[in-house]
Amino acid sequence: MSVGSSCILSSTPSHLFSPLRIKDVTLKNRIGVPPMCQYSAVDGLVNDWHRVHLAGLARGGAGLVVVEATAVAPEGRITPGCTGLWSDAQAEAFAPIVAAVEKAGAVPGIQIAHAGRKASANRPWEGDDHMAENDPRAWPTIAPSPVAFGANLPRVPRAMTGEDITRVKSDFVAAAIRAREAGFRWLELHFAHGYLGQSFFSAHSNQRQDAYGGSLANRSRFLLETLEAVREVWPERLPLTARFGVIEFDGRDEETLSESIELARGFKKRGLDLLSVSLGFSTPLATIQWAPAFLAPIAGRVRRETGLLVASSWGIDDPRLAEETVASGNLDQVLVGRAHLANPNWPYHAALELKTDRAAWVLPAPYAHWLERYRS
Ligand code: 8CM
Repeated sequence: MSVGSSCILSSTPSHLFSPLRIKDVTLKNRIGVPPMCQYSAVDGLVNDWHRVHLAGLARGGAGLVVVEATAVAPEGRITPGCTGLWSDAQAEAFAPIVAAVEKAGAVPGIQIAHAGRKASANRPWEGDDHMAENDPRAWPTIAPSPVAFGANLPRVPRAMTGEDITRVKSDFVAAAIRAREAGFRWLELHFAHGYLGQSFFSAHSNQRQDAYGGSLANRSRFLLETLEAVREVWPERLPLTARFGVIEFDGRDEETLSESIELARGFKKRGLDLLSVSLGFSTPLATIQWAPAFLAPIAGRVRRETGLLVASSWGIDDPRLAEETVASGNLDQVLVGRAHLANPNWPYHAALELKTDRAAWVLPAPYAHWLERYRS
C-alpha cells in the first residue's frame, strides 16, 4: 500500500499532472525518473545507496521511477559498479527497494541492459574510459562486429556468434522474469545510447553480413527478437517499454529517423507499450546541438507516425516546458533526470509553479500534511 494520496485537483488544468493509464498500471502523473546509473553496486548487487536514492526519488512525487541500466549478464555491465539481474540473489536484493518505491507512491520500473562494446569501462568519475585489458577487474567485450567505439573506448570487441546472440536474448528473458519476481511493474529494454541493442541497429557498429546485419530488417532483427522473447514472459497486463536512440546527429539524420520509425512500428506490432525516445550515441563523431527539450519535437514525430505512446528526456527541467511538451502533443510522459538529482522534490515544485491546487499532495501524506496544514 502506498503512504501517499496523490489526487491533484488542478485550478489550472495540468497535462503534466494528469494520470496515464497503460493496461493495469496507472501512473499518477506524466513525470518519470529515467534510469541513471549510480555505479555503486558490488557484484551487481544493489545496496543501501540504491535504496535511499530510489525511495527518495519516489517520495518526491514522480509517477514512475526507473532503476538504472541493469545488466542481464556480467559482461553486459558498463562498469564494475553496475547493477545486475543475472542471479536470483540480485533479484532478492532488489525486492525491498522495489517495495519502498511502491510504498512512496511511484510505479517501480527497471531498465535491463547489455552494454556491448561500451562495457568494461571505468566509472565516469574514474576516467569514463575502457579499463586497461590487464586490469584484473576488466573483461572481454562482445558486439555485432569487431569495431571499437572510439578514442575513449578503444577496446575492439569480439564479434558475436549465433550462439552468443541466442544466449544474450535468453539473458534478457531471464532478467525480465527476475524483474517481475522482484516486484517491478514496468520494464524497459535498453536499446539506446550505443549499447548492444543500438549497436545492432547502427551501421556505425554493425558490419555483419549474416541475418543480423546489412539491411534495415537485418539490423532490426536482434532488437525485435529480444522484444518478442521478453514479451512472452513479461505479464501481458504490465507495460513493456524500450529506450531507443532514433537519431545520431551524424549528418544522416533523416534516413536514420525514418529507419527508426520503421523499427518502432515493428516494436508496436510486437506488443511494445511505450517508446522512450532518445539518442543513438553510436559514434563519437556526432554533433549534438543541446538545447532545452530539443528532442521533444522529434519524439512527437515518432508518436504521430507510429501511434505509440512516447516519453523523452534531455533538457526538460523547467516545469512550464515540461507541461508544454505534453500539452502540445509531443510527449505522453516527461523524463526528468538530472533535475531530480538536484531536487528530488521536483514534482512538488513543478506543481507549485503550475499553480496546481493542493500541490503538496504530489508528495506522500506524511510530508504533504505538514506542508498543507500550516500554510499561511
Ligand atoms: C550512462 C549509462 C547508461 C546510459 C547512459 C549513461 C550516460 C548518459 C546517457 O545514457 O545518455 O544509458
